[in-house]
Amino acid sequence: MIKACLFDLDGVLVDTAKYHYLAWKRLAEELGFYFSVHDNERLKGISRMASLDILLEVGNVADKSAKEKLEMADKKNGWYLDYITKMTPEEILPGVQDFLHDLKSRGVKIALGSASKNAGIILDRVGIAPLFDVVVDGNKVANAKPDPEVFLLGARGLDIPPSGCVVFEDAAAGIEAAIRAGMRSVGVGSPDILQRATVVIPGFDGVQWPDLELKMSLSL
Ligand code: B16
Ligand code: MG
Repeated sequence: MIKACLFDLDGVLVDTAKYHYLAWKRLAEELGFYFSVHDNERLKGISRMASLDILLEVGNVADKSAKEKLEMADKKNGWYLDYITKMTPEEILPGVQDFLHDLKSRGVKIALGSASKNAGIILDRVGIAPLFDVVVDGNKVANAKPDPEVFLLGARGLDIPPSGCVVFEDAAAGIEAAIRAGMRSVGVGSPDILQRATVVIPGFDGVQWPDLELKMSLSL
């Protein structure tokens, strides 16, 4: 019996990847190189400093000190904040609001498990913060996905064992984190990338919790 749903944020509930991309691209331009949409795929679900390392690798920029890297990450985050503080409820991905409200009405607990240090701001801006029983974000974890820490902390906060939790994720590293946490998972996106998920859905539009729960129990 599934008692709790743990959601990733970027790519599952909202599409903030486009704002991360615009801010990283601007930093790359300042450093004198072009950062493509294709390169940006590598940053999804990855922490801010790990993302910066990938960006610098793409641009063949090797001579930056730890202090300079922190300054670059802060600069990128400032631009990112300019975007996300203007977000509105219209930016919640299709079907997500209905799905969350349905879970609430059925008494299923809801937690966030995101790598983002800005998750709280985003949930507030799009107006879904009150739906979450527990929020675990990048400020609360020491180890990035695929480490299971973010989801184990969420389950502990909800007081539900991992076997009673299901993770919703758009990144392969997040599905791996769910598996390591001993949780079932729903991959949101392409089955090619999310092969290891218990079940894969393209998005939440028209998705009914009882159908999904049944599919997950049948694939155990
Ligand atoms: P921040 P998620 C992740 O969010 C993003 O997918 C990833 O691109 C980003 O670098 C990371 O958050 C950290 O974000 O700079 O705001 O702390 O998918 O785990 O919800
Ligand atoms: Mg994500």
